[in-house]
Parts: sequence; C-alpha cells; structure tokens
Amino acid sequence: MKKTFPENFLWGGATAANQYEGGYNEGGRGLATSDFITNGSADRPRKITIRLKDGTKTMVNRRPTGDPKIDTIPEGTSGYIDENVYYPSHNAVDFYHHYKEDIALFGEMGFKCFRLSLSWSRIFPKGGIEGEQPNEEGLKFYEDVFKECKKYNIEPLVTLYHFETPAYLAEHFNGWGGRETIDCFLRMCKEVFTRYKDLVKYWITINEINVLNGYAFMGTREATAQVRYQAKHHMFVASALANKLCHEIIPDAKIGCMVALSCIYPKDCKPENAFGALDYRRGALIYSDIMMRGYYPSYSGHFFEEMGVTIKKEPGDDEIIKAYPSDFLAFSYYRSSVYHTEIVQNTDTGGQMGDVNPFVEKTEWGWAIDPVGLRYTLSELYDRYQKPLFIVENGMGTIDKPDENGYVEDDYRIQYFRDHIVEMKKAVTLDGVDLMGYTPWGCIDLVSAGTGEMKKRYGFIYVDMDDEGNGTLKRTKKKSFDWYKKVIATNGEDLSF
Ligand code: P53
Repeated sequence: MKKTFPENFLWGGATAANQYEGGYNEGGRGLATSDFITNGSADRPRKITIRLKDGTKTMVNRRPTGDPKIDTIPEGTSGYIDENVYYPSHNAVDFYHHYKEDIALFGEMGFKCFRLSLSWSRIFPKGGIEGEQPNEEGLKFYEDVFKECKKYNIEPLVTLYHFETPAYLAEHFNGWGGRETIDCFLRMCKEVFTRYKDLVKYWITINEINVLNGYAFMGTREATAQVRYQAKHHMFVASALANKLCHEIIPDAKIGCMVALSCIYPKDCKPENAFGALDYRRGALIYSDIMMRGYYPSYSGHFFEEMGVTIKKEPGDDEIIKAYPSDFLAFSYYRSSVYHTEIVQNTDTGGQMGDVNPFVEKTEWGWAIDPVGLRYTLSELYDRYQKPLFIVENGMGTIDKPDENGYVEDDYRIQYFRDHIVEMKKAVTLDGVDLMGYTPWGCIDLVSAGTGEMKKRYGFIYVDMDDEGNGTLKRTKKKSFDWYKKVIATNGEDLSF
C-alpha cells in the first residue's frame, strides 16, 4: 500500500487557449469557431454569429437544442465577427502577452506541470490543408512558452484540441464531420511533435470528447446524433493516429485521451434506476472504452441503435483504433449528479450530467460539491482500465470579492480543494489508483466555457477583468495561492489552512 502521493506526482494547473490565450488576430493566427461565440450568463445562452450564403447575418445557439430545425446551419454559412458584439475568446485574459508573468507565478507556486491547449489555427491558419505551410510565428510563440516553463522545471501538459476548430475546416469540410479533417489534424500533430519533442513529454489529444457537439465544438453544421457520432468516429481514428505519431517522434512521451467524467449515482435502489445509471454512464465511458481499450464496446450496438446512428467506417479504422490506444486517461471532475428514469435531457451531454443530488452542497452555479464522488470516479476508472489516470480539471467556479488591494480571501476554494485532495489521496493510498497528477481548472482566472463570464472564477490568481472584458488584467495572488504552494511543497501532506 502506498503511504502518500508518488515522488514525481504532477501537481499543477490547467487552462485552454480559447479561454485564456487571446491574441486572436495576432501573430498570423487564423480564425477558429470559438472566435464567433458571444458571451452569455447562467440564464442567457451563448450564441454564434453567422453569415448565411446570401449575406444575411444572424445568430444560432452555441449549445444545440436537440431540434435539428433550430440547430442546423445551412451549407455555405460562415462564422463572422460583428463589431458591436463582445467575444470573450478574442483577448481572453491575454496569456499571449502575459505568459512570462503567469508562468513565473506558476513557478512560484511550485507547479510541476502546466496544462494548456494549442490554438490549432495559430499553427496552421487554415487548419493544415494539403500544401499549407505552418505559421512560424505561432510555432515560435508556443516554443517560447515551453522554454519559459523549463526555467521553472514545469512540465507542459499540452492539449492538442480544446473546443476550437479552424474556421476554414468548418467551412470547407464540415469540421470533424468530414474525414479530411483527420489528415489536417495529423499534419498539425506532426508539426508540433517534431518541433517540441525536447520540450513537451505529456500530451492529450482531444479535450472532453464526450461533451462535444455542433459547430462551436466540432465545426459541424448539424448537431444530430448521426453527425455527432460520425464526427467522433473521425476523432477516434485521428486520436489513435496521433498516439502513433507521438510515440514515433517522441519515444519517451506519454499521450492520453480526455473525457468529462463527473460522477453519476443512481437516485435510489429501484432496479431501473440502478441499471439505468450504469447504462447512462456508458454514454461517457464509451469514449474511454474505445480509446483506452481500442475497440467499440459490446453495448455500443444498442447505444447507437437507440439513437438511430450508423457509423460509417473505412477499411482499417478498427485496426488503427486497436493498435494505438491512449497511454493514460485524463479526465475532468467537477461534481456529482443523479440518474433516475424520468431524467429529461434535450441535448446529449455525454453521460455525465444528471439531476440534482440532494445530499451535497452546491456552488453559486448549482454544481454539486462532492469530494467522495472524486474517489468514486477514480476507483470506477482504475478498476475498469488498470492504466494511469490524470485529473486534469477540478475546481470551484465562484464569485470572488477582492478587497481594495485586489486580494481575495477564498477560504471556500481552499476548503473545496482540501476536501478533494483528501479523497484523491485515499484513492491513491487505499484503492491503489495509479494517479499521474492533478491540475485544477483555471489555476489563473479565465473565461468560463459554459457562460463566457469572467465572474465565474476558479483561480489561485485573480485577474482584474469583468464580464464585458473591461479591466487592467492585473494579476493578484489569492489566499489559495499560498495554500496550494504549501500543498505542493509537502507533496500533499500539509493541507491545513
Ligand atoms: P465552465 C460542460 C460540461 C462539463 C465541463 O466549465 C465543461 C463543459 C463545457 O462548458 O467544460 C470543462 O467554464 C472544460 C473547460 C471549462 C470547464 O470545464 O463552464 O474542459 O474548458 O472551462 C469549466 O465553468
């Protein structure tokens, strides 16, 4: 039995380009689907600004409704930028110009690992179509970022795809709906593996593959189950081939898949609820089953049949998926929820979002706070795969109230992390889970993916910016900064306030 976390445990924090980086029109970057997404709030959904073939400008829901009549974008449509609209991703919190300062702060906290994503259209403005040359300025930017990490002995953990498709690929190939996108993605992977082979040893192919749907997340004009799962089949093939390339180019690297795996419980012991919860959970586990084990699981037949989905595979696809599984399973864990037979879902959220759990506290955004659910999930996944796991997102989005000096006394956040680390430690020491690391989400305040708000904050570092993008962008350490620094310094031993 292990007594504590392993010596080389990767403590750190996580971010994504579309919510953190900014510089959307700098350094030769091409546009991405995320650049057309407006801001929203808990009760005002985010929209995508689009221009129809005939020039008409309009908006569609970023999160599809489930009704193809509302969700489908006609062919010939392109995303467009309306000068009168605020797009949170454009400047985000400007990591693009603050990376030295931010990485220095991560270094000061003692980070062993920093998770970030590459903006694909910064590397290849058109997504890597045949004959396209990579954008040197974009490649150089990330090289500088990784070198900066090295100064502080921080291992970068790089997500290759996180919620943004190059706009060109969306327009020309229907994003991941088209098989061409596989080759474009692999050209980008080859470029970055080759360029960063001495700087980056930890990679993730696709962020939260189970929650992806529609134009914003996959560049597809339709959000039907048929198109969604066909696009995901393309992602499975692309992810497997990226694993292959990564191992060829960087033999000592590890490359994982990533699934949103917040926990699901049956509401009660009614057999239909218990089995229903297990079956519902398969909506999330199907992704890790395919990418970790290398084949579509036996239950996938009924899963697709019920949705009326037929996956079109090319000869060789199954062999590719089988031959190059992921080295580890990365996942996000935020909360738990509850399954019962009356559960209503108008869009597929990838088998990880159910009804309210009455037994636990909630955040201001109604997300259940459930540390035991983290141990439950770690056990569930390790029992199932017996391969290394990596918690690459966890945390509490709250409204922080800084004092006149910009200081936030975020005891609630310390409490949240403390309780989750206690359970995570039990999973490692008592359940024997092989856990590689822990990178809490939004280690520095950044734009919320769900709502586009700034006031839903996760960070150890406060960033002075509001929901409309106004503010000095000044970075200030919160109380949790020093606390997490101590946790890392003691390898998770000292969790006291
Ligand atoms: P925000 C849906 C369900 C679970 C996690 O979320 C999700 C989403 C997308 O909204 O996103 C992940 O910012 C994602 C991050 C995101 C984070 O969770 O809505 O990987 O990009 O910021 C937190 O509070």
